[in-house]
Amino acid sequence: SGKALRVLVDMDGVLADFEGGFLRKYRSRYPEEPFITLDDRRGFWVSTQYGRLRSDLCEKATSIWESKDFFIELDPLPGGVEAIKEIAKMDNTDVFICTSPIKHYKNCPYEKYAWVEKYLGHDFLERVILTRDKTLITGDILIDDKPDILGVEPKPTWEHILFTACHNKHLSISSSQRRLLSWNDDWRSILTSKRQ
Ligand code: DGP
Repeated sequence: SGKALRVLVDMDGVLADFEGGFLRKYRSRYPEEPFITLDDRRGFWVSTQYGRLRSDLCEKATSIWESKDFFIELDPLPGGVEAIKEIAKMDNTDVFICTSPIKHYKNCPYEKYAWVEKYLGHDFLERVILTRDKTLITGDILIDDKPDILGVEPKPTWEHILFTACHNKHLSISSSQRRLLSWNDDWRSILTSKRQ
């Protein structure tokens, strides 16, 4: 009953394993260089933490996700594909993938669409939103692993549900913010809580 619930789901770090894919390809391309284990990751920006390790590692890290086939070859995170397919089938519910492409645009936007087609099917391409400013997109909830989602709209319509990732698991969040620990966590209750 009432208006359909609109669910926005981030891609990297929520549906696709950006951190795992990055570390595997970084170690393979730079086997002699130091690296940061997923357990030691802190902060959303991978290049910032690598740059702190040694200043030249910032651009080496960046070279990994700017390479062809990086985004299409990301593995799905456990349960994500199944969950978003289930959300898409729910009555009175509209789901969209809301993802920010990197500014090195040669491969990333194409490969994000190709990833969605590969794992979710051609019809799901209707449900892809590429934007660098998620505050402009209206929705009831946004499931995203980035702790601070800012943009030109000071009062976004969605409630941000912080999806737990290696880089944010140690963060203490305000009492009002909710987390989804993984796709094994109770995302159905979060959706139910937002329905009128
Ligand atoms: P989103 O997950 O939709 O907020 O998109 C953020 C993208 O940025 C995602 O592809 C991960 C990527 N990313 C992670 N760390 C860095 C970084 O240090 N620099 C850049 N340019 N992108 C990064």
